[in-house]
Amino acid sequence: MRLTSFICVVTLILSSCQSNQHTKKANDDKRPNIVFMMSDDHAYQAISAYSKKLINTPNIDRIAEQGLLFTNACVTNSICAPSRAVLLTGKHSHLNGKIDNRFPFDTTQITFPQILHDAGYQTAMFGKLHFGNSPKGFDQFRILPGQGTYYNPDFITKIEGRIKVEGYTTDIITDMTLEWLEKDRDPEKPFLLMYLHKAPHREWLPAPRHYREFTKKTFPEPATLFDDYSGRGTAAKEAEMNLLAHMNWAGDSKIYPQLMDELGIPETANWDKKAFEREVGRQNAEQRAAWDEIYGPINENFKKNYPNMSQKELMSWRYQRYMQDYLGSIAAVDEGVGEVLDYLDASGLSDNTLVVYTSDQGFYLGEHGWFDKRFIYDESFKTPLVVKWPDVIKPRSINTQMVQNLDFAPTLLHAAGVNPPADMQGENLIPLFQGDTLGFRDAVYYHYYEYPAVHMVKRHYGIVTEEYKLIHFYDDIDEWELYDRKKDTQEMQSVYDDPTYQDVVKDLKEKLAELRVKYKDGEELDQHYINMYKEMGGK
Ligand code: SGN
Ligand code: CA
Repeated sequence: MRLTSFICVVTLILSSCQSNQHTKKANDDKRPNIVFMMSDDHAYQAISAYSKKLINTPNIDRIAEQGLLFTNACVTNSICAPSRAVLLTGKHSHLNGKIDNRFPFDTTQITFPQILHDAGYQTAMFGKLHFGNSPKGFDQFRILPGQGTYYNPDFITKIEGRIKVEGYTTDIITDMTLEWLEKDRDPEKPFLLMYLHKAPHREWLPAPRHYREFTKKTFPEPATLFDDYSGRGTAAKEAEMNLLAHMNWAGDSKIYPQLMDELGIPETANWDKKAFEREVGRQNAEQRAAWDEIYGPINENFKKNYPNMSQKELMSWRYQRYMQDYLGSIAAVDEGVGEVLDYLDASGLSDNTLVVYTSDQGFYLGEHGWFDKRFIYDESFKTPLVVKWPDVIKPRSINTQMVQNLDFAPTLLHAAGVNPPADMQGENLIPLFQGDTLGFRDAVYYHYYEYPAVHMVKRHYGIVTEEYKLIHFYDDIDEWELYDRKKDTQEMQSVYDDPTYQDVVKDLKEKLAELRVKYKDGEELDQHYINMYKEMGGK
């Protein structure tokens, strides 16, 4: 069905529902269900629908096969809680106020789940939110406190208060989701189900069933693993997210704290060993035994080789360790996605369900020698996005437009036949779902704030078009960078000072200024948010 006719049907049903509440029967309501699946820090490079180099993710790929793969989806501010605030409010960080992971989300704001709930949707959320407060507009939620943990997690729940559940977090979130679908779903209402994984967030702990397979693998190194950042300005050089220099030995590479002492390896951060304890220390005896069986021999080997390893060898070793755990923790996510999709198929819900799989941002998998995100450079700026919606999206569609997480709220409201509030800033992606890309935006706006803070990525904003990326780093520096995205796909050389690009710089600066006006951002707000940090003091 084309969308226009679809929306007519929805509108008709809506008005008949409103005037005839008491006589409504099951299945009268044809508005689509929405299953919004999101993982934390899941790089598009680690989904086989995007790239087969690192991992096979057959279930996430199924969404793309049955629907649409966006090749240029991106975020507005590449960090967890801000990205989620953008998703829920449909507004850039400078307007929704959640500029970083620290300041709490202002829950007096209207979010799209609240609007759907008011419009008659049943709503549920399971997994990671990371707001420091509970979501509004949900009939049911069980969320991880803060970042959550990989084993035997605590949950903050709507009904049972704070609970602790034994097991592996990714599987628990999947089980809660399936149980809700089976037991708590109201068949008389359409639903919004948010299925939000913690994995593959740092410290990247896989499910025990995946230890063996992934720790035996060797992964191809990215071409830019040994980047010395000479092609760009100060910000990249001063960031603290290099695999060799800034990764924790115990927390991240899973070297036992006592082996670090034996080998005389100092902690990277002063919470290096604490990070290990926080995660591995949470395992029960059985989980710990399964862990030691695999990670013990890795430590033994490292003990033998470490004294003779060069810096270059150490970098390569840390890259492999990182990828083994990061990708290993994605395996359970993909299996969980498969179980939820299977349930939707088996229960007959799939036909009228819009399914989204995305991440809260991208992630560096060794590109530029990095882990983490935050920068506007591609691997963290871009995010995976696959969507299926039978009857609206043709199977195996591909879209190359620059869509943003800003677009989710208005799009999902439109899908439900509800007009988004006028102050939401995103675009409606439904025409794109149907293959109509005419007149869609040709540039996106990005703004990152969390500085000074962990990883020390400086504040910056910028404009990205299909061809170029212009970035302004500000606050304690004032530097511009320009990348030619077509000629320099790995973003290794800023051409901001290259005389042949001066017309491009001038044009993009004008466009950037226009975007700042369009989205109601500007120097006054930049300064306001800098002052907030100054008042807070320290890192
Ligand atoms: C923690 C991580 C950082 C990460 C931030 C934000 N360190 O501080 O590496 O950048 O979260 O991540 S950790 O060792 O404590 O995990 S986010 O996904 O929540 O934005
Ligand atoms: Ca994240």
